[in-house]
Amino acid sequence: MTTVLKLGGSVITDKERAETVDGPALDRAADAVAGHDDLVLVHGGGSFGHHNAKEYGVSTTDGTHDVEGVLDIHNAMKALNGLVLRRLHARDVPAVPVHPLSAASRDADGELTLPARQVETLLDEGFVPVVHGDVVAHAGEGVTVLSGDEIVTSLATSLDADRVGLCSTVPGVLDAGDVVIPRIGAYEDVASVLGGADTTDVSGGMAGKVQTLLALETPASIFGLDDLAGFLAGESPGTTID
Ligand code: IP8
Repeated sequence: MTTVLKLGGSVITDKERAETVDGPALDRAADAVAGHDDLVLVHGGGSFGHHNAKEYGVSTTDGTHDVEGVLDIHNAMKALNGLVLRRLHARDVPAVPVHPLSAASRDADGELTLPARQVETLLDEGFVPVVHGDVVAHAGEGVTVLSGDEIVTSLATSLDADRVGLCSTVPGVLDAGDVVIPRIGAYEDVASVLGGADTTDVSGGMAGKVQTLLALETPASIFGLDDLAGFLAGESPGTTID
């Protein structure tokens, strides 16, 4: 039963302070993860990486050829990855880093190729791979940002994962009255709350997330940190998208 779990950057870092983890939140996440296997972790940037990307004008579509910029963004994400690993190791989680810049690429149309064979083998060998949002080679652009959400959907498909979880700062997808919507089976169910189906939001907004997760074969859950342990125990907290 392979699970791909994303720890949102905003969940595990302090968004108000550059390059600062939210220690208590990261501890809670690591506590919840401890003891689980057949698990791939993916984390976003939060207060790491995004400001560097902004400084160099790099997004998922606009790239840079500036080596300093590439390293600035990549090293910031690697620094957060190291901090995540340290908290996991303190709980005896057999976590190993996987850096997408070393393996992934986009073609000129922005189509992502993210090899997953090493992640699969690490899983088979009992490790918990910890992948992070990064910069990736992009034909015609230099490097562009690769978001954690893109990694989650790509790996869930390549690994034929059984479950996807997005641990977010909100307890699920909220309706107009801020109540969690328990299940979304089609975009029309939520278009009135999230915006029209043509919403082109690839920047991590909820509309884009829901559309991407609906297209995924694997059922996905969006939930808050309070529900992470429950999700890993097999529950379907927050919003299930299938
Ligand atoms: O927070 C960020 O990943 P995300 C990756 O999942 C960066 O969008 C900024 C290099």
